[in-house]
Parts: sequence; C-alpha cells; structure tokens
Amino acid sequence: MPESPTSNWISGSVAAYRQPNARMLAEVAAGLSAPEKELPPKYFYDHNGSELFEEITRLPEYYQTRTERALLQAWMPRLIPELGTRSLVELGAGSAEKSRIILGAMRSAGATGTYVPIDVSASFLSQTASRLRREHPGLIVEPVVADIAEDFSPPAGLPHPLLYAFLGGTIGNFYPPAAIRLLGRIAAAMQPADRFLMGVDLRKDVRRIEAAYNDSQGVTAAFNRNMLLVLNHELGSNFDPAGFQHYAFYEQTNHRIEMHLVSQGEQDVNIPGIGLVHFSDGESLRTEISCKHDRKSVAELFAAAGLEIETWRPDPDLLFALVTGARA
Ligand code: SAH
Ligand code: AVI
Repeated sequence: MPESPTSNWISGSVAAYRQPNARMLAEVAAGLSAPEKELPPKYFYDHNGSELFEEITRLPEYYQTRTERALLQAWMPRLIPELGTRSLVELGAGSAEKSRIILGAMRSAGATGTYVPIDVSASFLSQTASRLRREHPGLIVEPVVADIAEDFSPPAGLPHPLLYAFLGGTIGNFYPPAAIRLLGRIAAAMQPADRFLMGVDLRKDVRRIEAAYNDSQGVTAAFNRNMLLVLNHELGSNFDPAGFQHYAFYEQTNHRIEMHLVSQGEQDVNIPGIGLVHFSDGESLRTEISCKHDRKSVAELFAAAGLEIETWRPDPDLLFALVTGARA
C-alpha cells in the first residue's frame, strides 16, 4: 500500500478506519443523545455495507446507477480528451465500477493515469484498488482511506490536469452546510485547469424516488440495518437489528429522502463507553438523508463553495445529472 499522499490523509489500511473508535464513540454518543436520534451515514459502510450498496445499484427500482453510467458512457469519451485529464481523484469511490469509464477514456486519450480513490470503507477500497491494478496495467492507483467530511489537503505531486469526481449522488447524503464545506475544500485545492465532476439525483415524481429506497427485495432495509451491525462490531454494542424497522420517505420541504430505523417496542441498548440507550416503541433513528437536486440548487451549492457550473447534463428522462464545475 503506498504512503498517504499527505500526512493528514489516512493511508489505505484497514486499521486506519478502526483507529478513530474514540471519534466514532463521540459521534454515536452525540447522535443518540439528541432529541431526534441520528447517526452519520458513513457508518453503513463496512465491507458488508459496501457489498449491500453494490446490490442496491443493481436493483430495478434504483435508477440512479444505471442512469449515471449511461451518462458517463455518452460523455466521458469527449470530455476527458478535452480536459486532458491525467489524474482522477474520486471521493467515495466504492467499487469504482463507473469510474472505469473515466479511466478508460483517460487511457484512450493517451494518459498513463493516476487514480486516487478515497473511501471510508477500508477493506472494500483495498479490493477495488487491487482489481483496478489488475484490469488497468500501467495505471497508478493510490487508494486513500479517509472521511471526506473531515478536513483534507489534496494529494501532493499528482500530475495535472486533475479531475475530482464525486459520483452516485453521494453529495446528497450531506446536509447543505457540510456539502458546501466539502465542495469548498475541493475548490480551494483546484488549479485552473482542474475540474470537478459530480453526479446528482434529480427532483422528480415522489413515488419514483420513494420506490428506490423501499425496494421489493428488502436490500435497502438490510443496508439500513447494517449500520447497527457496524456499531455492534466496532463498539461492542448489542443492537438487535430485527428490533428495528426500515422506514424511508420523501421529505418535501427539504427535497430529500430520509432513512430511519424505527424501534419495534421499548428497548435498551448497551453501548460500552456510553451506557444504556433507551428507545421507546416507535422511536425513530435517522440514518441517512439523500437530498435531491435541480440545476438551481446545485448552482447555489457551487456558488457557496467557490465553484461555478461549467456543464450540466441530465439524462433524457431527467432522473439524474452529471455536472462539471470549475473554480469560480
Ligand atoms: N461512488 C460509488 C459509491 C457510492 S456509495 C457509486 O457511485 O456507486 C457511497 C460511497 O461513499 C461508499 O463507498 C462509502 O463507503 C463512501 N462514503 C460515505 N461516506 C463517506 C465519508 N464520509 N468519507 C469517505 N467515504 C464515504
Ligand atoms: C450513496 N448514496 C448516494 C446512496 C443514496 O441513494 O443516497 C445511498 C443509499 N441509501 C439507500 N440506498 C442507497
């Protein structure tokens, strides 16, 4: 595993994510003592959570991934040579399944290419990196295990122009102030020829959105409950996943899906280092928001972060859009 490009990016080992258990404990303590219980969605993603997300991407109801893939296939062969991209830095890379389209376009355009996938899901990231090295001989792959919500510096010494990619609509999983902070850090790191590429899930018929988070096979429910297994594994808590029901609905005012786990009956959960946490019957724990956008809302996020929209490409059915941004 290569050295972390900068000292405050945690280099890619499994231990790197386990280490900040004190941080996890503090976040869990804060989230579960709030008047409305809430935990950060990054805690879905241990190896199993990443596998479950991959399963979600293949569900008939989850239109996002296949729509974004088609947009990338249509657009990257033209965009990448235009930008002359030599390095791809991807936030929340996951399996990098769609990133291969960008990497393929880089290779066709003659770039040897450096790929920096960043993710909290350490062992899954390591698997992704190994696979990419096998599939793309010559590609330099420098995985970084890091929480993208935290302060980070850009990797040093990467060949420019650089493309920062943030795919899948993951920006929607951040509350607007956190999204702006994250985009602002990217903007601050960008050189004039660098670009930012982001996938956003669009506002649309509520039934279509809600179906994507309430699939008939129950994969999203398993993904949601996986957070409790992650807590049990990392903190030694005794959550009973069967004691919580998956609940996902569209919240119209803020244009977002909310995912919750609803306590089935009264229960006390023991979390070492925190103590007993009480859940009343029907009490809800919010595990994720997934904000939906339009061009205006993205332009507002970008403007607040010091970016401006350069291109906006929705699919013909207006389900999902790819947007590129430059420093304002
Ligand atoms: N980009 C992929 C995966 C999206 S799933 C796609 O489009 O299909 C979201 C990914 O972001 C997961 O791999 C998850 O582990 C990662 N992730 C979520 N929160 C994160 C955080 N705070 N810091 C770093 N990675 C995060
Ligand atoms: C990663 N992220 C964009 C997904 C989403 O749609 O918000 C996570 C997810 N949650 C439930 N299904 C998928």
